[in-house]
This record gives sequence, structure tokens and C-alpha cells, in this order.
Amino acid sequence: MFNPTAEAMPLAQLRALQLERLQATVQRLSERVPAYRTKFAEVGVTPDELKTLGDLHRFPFTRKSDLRDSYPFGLFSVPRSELRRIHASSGTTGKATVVGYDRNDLDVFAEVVARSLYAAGARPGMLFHNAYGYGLFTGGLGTHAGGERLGLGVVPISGGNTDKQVQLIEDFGPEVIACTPSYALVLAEALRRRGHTPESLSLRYAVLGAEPWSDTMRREVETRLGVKATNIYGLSEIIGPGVSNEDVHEQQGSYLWEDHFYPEIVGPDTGEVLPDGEFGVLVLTSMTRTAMPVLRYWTGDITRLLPADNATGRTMRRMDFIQGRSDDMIILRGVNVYPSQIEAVFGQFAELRPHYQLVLSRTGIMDELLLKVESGRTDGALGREVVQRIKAQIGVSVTCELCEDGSLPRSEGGKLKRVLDLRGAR
Ligand code: DLL
Repeated sequence: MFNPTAEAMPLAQLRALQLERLQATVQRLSERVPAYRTKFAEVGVTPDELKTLGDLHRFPFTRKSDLRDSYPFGLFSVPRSELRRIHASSGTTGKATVVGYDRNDLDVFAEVVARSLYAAGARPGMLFHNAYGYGLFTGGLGTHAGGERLGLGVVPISGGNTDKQVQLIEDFGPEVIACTPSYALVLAEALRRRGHTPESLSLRYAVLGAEPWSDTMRREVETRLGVKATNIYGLSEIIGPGVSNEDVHEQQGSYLWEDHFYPEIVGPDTGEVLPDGEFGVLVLTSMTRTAMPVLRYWTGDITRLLPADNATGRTMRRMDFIQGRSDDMIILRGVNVYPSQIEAVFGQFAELRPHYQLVLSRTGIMDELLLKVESGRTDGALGREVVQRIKAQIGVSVTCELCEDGSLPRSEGGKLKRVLDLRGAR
């Protein structure tokens, strides 16, 4: 379901459409959502000041705290009777953030997920093993509806219950699987234990996201499951999964569905818009949502925008892997480090597995970072080499503990937390 009218729209036409849709969104928010009216008044901006795309930076960001402050329905711009679905994320602190969808929003959601799955290699008629969690989390139901829209046969297995997942993969023979990358590795291990080889499995395409991962992890999943894996990105505040997806033939950045979501990259400290190609915080505006449009949402996710690649025919920009979240950034004795940078370095060692954990602790005033990583070899020489390479390539001193296979936490079907911060827990 490659949609050339949208995905390969001439650039000038795309920019004109974005401006028109952004103007309508800003107008709608100003008319219907008091919290936005107040925010606009606070910075002294009015909807008619959005005359070009370059004017967007004058408008305020929306942050997670804005959603919390408006709990539960304060940012909705339709009456409650028009809602057709609600999702929420529990978050680690405080109240859940709640998002609402009307009929139009569910239609947009299914459309962008269908596009994503198509880009990932799925084709009508294939079976789709959907192991994202069903429930208040947007992953399961979101990819489900998109799969149906594309014409896939969806198996709504949800997350967890690994034995059953293995059984259904054996019995049904799905071509497409979707889950978190960390759970894909758990499934791969379980399938191997059942005597399967990557070649014996029916799976061909894996659509992985909802948590940070990297090319290192991609190679692992592809080899172990015998699939082509692509990166699906999204967040509930903007819609859920399906904000962007890589093209399976290219695997170099996820195409942002720019006719629905307007991306900006801003400096984490300054909030200034940065040019394409530079790393910063991804800020997204939903341009076609009606129940709950969100303006300039500060995702906290660090990435960069890449130009579209004409080989696929698309004109929309791509985004790189998420390097980390601005709030996950570890400042270790003055050096900023993201978990993905460390993963990229130890991924260069064939003896190390993709199962790892980062433990932050504090002795006196010194922060310490311990990398625990599974390995077939647990001798000191290998550990020392890892430490040296991290120092040489990232510039931080860490300690490294090589752990036995299977000893570190695994995904139970949802997002896996890799950073354990013990600094506050003395
Ligand atoms: O995780 C939506 C989703 C479901 C995306 C299934 C992909 C697949 P939230 O629970 O609201 O929504 O969490 C959003 O998860 O801000 C990122 O920090 C992280 N995230 C999502 N996709 C990726 C990805 C869903 N591909 C938050 N790479 C986002 C890295 C991701 N991080």
C-alpha cells in the first residue's frame, strides 16, 4: 500500500500541505482548547502569525507535564461523545498521560501504520504475529488496526507468554512479526531452544520499536530469526506507533509520514531549531488529528533528520535511530553519554551478546558506570579490551563485568529498562 500521492508527493506540494494543515491545527487549538489559548497568550503569539513553516518556532512547545496538568481530558478538542478510543501511558511517576482518538484519528492511525508495515516489507495476504502489548499501551491495538488496513491476517497474541508465542509461530507460520527488539531476542532464544533454525522459520519481516535499539541489535535479530528488521517509531502523544518506519530495502532511517506529522529537531538546552542532519531533541506536531492535536511536542528523543532517499520514490525525510532520551542521558564526570553509544562500541566485539545493563552508582562524589554484558567468554582480558575501546571511542571510563549467558534481565514482552540508576538509592 505504497501511496505515491502522499509518500512521493512533490516537495513543494508537501510543504504547502504542511503549512495549510499546521495553520488549521493551530487555529483549532486556539479556538477549542483553553490550555493552548493560555499558552499562546503567555508567549504573545496568535494563530495568524503562522504565515510560513519558518514561523512555527514562535509557538510554544507542549511537554509531558502539559498532558499531566490537563489530566484526564483537558487537551481534548472534541466533546467526549465523539471519542472512539482512549490510550494512556502509566509513566514512572505521577499520573498517567491520557490520549484520545475520534473516528478521524483512528482512520489516520490505521493509515500511517499500514504505510509503516508496507515499508517494512509486509504485503496483503501475509499473516502478522503481533506481539506488542494490547491494552492502554498504543502498540498492540495501533499495529493491529494498521495490519488489518493493509490486508494482513492479524494474530493478536500481545506481549509475554513466550511459550504460547513460540507455539503459534510454529503452528500458524506468520511472515511478519512485530514486537520490541529486546523481546524479539527473547523469542529467538526460545525458538532456538525448541530446535528451530532461522532458515526453518516462516518469519520474513520484523517490525521493531517502542524502545531504543541500534544496528548492532538489528544484525542479531536478523541472524537469529532469519528476518529483515526495520525500525518503527512513534509515541502515544502524537498517535502511537507509525509516526515513521524504515524501508526494508534501505534500512537507513525511518521515513517520517510528514503529511501527518511535522518534525523539528531542537537543541536540548536552547530549544532552538537545528538544521537537518544535526542531532537534537525531536519535536513533533500532529497535523491531522482532531480529538487531540498536539503542537510542537517535546518528545525528549534524541535523533537527527536525514534527507529522503530517492531510490524508494519517497520525498519525506527520514529520522535516524533514537540515540537516547534527553532524560536518559548519562552525564558521567562531565561527559554526556547515551546508552546507545555504549551499545555501538561493544557491538564491535563478536564475543559479546546484545544482552546488557548499565548500572550507575556513586562512591563519594564520583559517579561510576558499570557495563554488565553477557558473553561466552568471561575472562578479564576481554573485559579490559571493552573498557579501553569505550574510553577511546566515547571518552568515558567505565567498568565492565562479563556475565554468563542468560543472567541479565530479559524483556517480558514490553519495553526493557537497560539503565539502572542507583545514585539516589544510597
Ligand atoms: O512506544 C508507541 C510504539 C509502539 C512505537 C510500538 C513503536 C512500536 P509510548 O508508550 O508513548 O508509545 O512511548 C513513546 O517510546 O518517546 C521513545 O522514547 C520510545 N520509542 C518508541 N519507538 C521507538 C523506537 C510507543 N523505534 C516513547 N526507537 C518514545 C527508540 C522508541 N525509542
